[in-house]
Amino acid sequence: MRRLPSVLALAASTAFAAQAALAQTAPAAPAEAAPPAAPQTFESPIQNGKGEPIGKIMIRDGASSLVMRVTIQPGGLPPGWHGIHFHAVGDCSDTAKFEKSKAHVNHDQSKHGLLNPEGPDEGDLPNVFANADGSVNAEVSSETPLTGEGALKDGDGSALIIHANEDDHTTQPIGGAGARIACAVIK
Ligand SMILES: [Cu+2]
Repeated sequence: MRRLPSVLALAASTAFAAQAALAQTAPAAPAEAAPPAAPQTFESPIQNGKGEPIGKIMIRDGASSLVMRVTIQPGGLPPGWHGIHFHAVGDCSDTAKFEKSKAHVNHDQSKHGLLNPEGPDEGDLPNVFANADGSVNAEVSSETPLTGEGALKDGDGSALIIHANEDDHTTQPIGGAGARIACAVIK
């Protein structure tokens, strides 16, 4: 699913830019456009398959996309690429398999895969790379909103799932990403 571009936000930012340009020549001009609202933020711990904390996610939700930072401490993950997705239910309590998080967030039955012509689904995200020491510092974006219609924070929440292998962004249903090895509740 793709978010509709926010025409209002665009108009507001254009007006703001015009005003900023005007302000350079006429510094006394009163400001009319309100500054854009600060993005809503959300943090949640990431746990591994033993229920141990290994890092955290930090989400900032903007008008047309969210930005998520994934931080994993040394020893947290096997080195190499890992598929990550937003899954439909905010439940990481079954640590051995994380199956309670259900399938991907996918309200319109899109196919899985950022590179799939019939995708992506709303849970799809770029892979992250774990260093040789198992640590990760990554930032990814998604058009799936944190709050509001079709949001991650819906009635039963959502989960960020980290898989054992990388996502090829094409194969159904999860790009060959394999087992679920870490989970963070988004609720
Ligand atoms: Cu997944």
